[in-house]
Amino acid sequence: MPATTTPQTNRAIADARGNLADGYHLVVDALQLNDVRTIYGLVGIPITDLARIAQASGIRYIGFRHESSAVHAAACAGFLTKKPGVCLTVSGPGFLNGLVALANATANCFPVVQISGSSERHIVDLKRGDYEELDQMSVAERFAKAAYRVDRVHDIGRGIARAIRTAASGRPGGVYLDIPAAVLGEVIDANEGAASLWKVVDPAPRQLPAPEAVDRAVELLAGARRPLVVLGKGAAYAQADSQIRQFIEETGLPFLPMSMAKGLLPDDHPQSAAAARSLALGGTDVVMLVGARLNWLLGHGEAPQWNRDAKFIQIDIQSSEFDSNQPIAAPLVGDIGSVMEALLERNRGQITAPPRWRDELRNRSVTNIAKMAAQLSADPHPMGFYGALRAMRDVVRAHPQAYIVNEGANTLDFARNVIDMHVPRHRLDSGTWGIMGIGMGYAIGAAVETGNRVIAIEGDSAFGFSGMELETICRYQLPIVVVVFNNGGVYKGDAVNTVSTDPSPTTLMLSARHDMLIEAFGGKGYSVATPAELTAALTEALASDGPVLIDCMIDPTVGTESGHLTNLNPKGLGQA
Ligand code: ADP
Ligand code: TZD
Repeated sequence: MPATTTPQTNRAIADARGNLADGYHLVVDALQLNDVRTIYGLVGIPITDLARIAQASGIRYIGFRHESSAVHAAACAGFLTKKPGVCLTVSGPGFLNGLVALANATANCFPVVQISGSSERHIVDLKRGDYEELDQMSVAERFAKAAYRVDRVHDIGRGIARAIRTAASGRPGGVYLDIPAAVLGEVIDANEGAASLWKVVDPAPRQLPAPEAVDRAVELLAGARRPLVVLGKGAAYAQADSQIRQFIEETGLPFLPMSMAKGLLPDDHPQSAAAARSLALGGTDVVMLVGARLNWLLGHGEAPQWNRDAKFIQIDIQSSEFDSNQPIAAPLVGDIGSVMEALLERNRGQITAPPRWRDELRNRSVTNIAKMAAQLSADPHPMGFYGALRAMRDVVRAHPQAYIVNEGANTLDFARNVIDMHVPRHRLDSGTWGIMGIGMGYAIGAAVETGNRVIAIEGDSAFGFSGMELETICRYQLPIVVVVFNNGGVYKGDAVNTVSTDPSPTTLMLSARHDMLIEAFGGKGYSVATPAELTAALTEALASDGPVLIDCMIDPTVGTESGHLTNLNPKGLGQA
């Protein structure tokens, strides 16, 4: 059993002998060799020195207040850069705190590697009771794309290479890498250590579709009377922006972006069917799904939301996705860039969008946009979601490079529709699980990875899940503007408890001043109650570089329970 010496001890040994390396340094060297520039994490036994050594080596370490946010930030980095984000947690509870975000990344197909230190194997495995004892790898296995453990210092390079390869290749996802404390402290010959590390070559190799699969898809699309392309966040992730745009513009096909695919083509693109979504889904006879699953977010492809006779073409890197909900008439397995190139090459003018269908969609869009404009231009007091979002939309329009992070229920549903995106991969939200708690983690990830301004549009309940990361935002002076839509409740804030003197289950404090939270950490806070005040505050915030929180008072009576998902609440016998 190797001694669990601290790295200082090991460094001292290395200095004295000049030719030794320990596990800590090898982990850092392996990450650096694989071009990891940033680690997101929260330190403690046994990984504190790992963070210090990483910093000393030039890797940026961003320290969080909760592991969940750290892993969300790393997952966001994975989505934005197409390279696995890396995060670091302590054992037991720290590992578990991160795990929900690792599972969320896996559900969203974002590549991320969660590295956690772990307790002594010989104590954990006999359940003798160790500090933060948990058999972490067995737990992670069920929630991540894969879980690995490094049991010997000689395998650190292999473990990191394997984690990076698994996270990035095929369908991306979250990978757990367990490194026991003993391995971090283990010492070996420095040359032997260096020779055990390697750089992963081509972590996500291209996967070309079979020519006959491409022919099948082109034939179907060419024969369609009401064709449609649905772009999902897999299409955004694939970074095949120019091929996708070229295909859509050359064919003239109408397209519908899922929320995180917004901006792949600008939302005001003439072929966007976003404002005629119901007609597009209900009317299409041949739809091509590009990096989008037929899960609950697309009503499982079922009627009446979808045309019962619709034929599905699906482009996905994961062939087991096909037929998961509906028969896939033309499966196209491959990476989206390669598949789009093959489609472009093979099409040669056969696919077109029949003018009647385009007109139908355009007319419906015009009607729906006019309805939305009327809602947006109303100016009720107190301010509702639309009033606040109109103000935000007008300011954000002048900042197309700003990243938008968005969570909540009504706040999510309304903001998704009102805030147009013009640049790919600039919108991050609750995603496939509809999870709350991604807000500050994603915002920090986006700000750190890109240096751009980030605007987080948060329901007051949603914000609470990661609110303490305001301190992280202020500590690193990140260019993040958090806008809290404060309506005093989970969903709405007007619930009255008729069965007890406690607040109702959906009640939060309407009088809360979230702006004062950021001021505790030296950031700038605003409290606004009208669209004009919000416009002024957001304009000022975006003109500055520092962290800002705008507490935005919203009418507690507006919105709906569960937002657009009210119908997912089971009915039962009704309320007490
Ligand atoms: P949305 O929620 O936006 O509809 P989903 O997360 O449901 O999107 O779907 C994303 C899909 O994209 C997943 O099935 C995933 O396997 C796929 N995907 C991710 N990256 C690629 C890629 N590079 N090429 C092809 N498919 C991809
Ligand atoms: N916990 C987690 C991790 N994810 C969830 N989705 C929920 C709880 C349930 N939930 C939602 O689905 S939305 C939401 C919760 C708690 C918050 C809605 O309130 P809000 O937004 O203040 O954030 P609105 O705009 O007032 O509706």
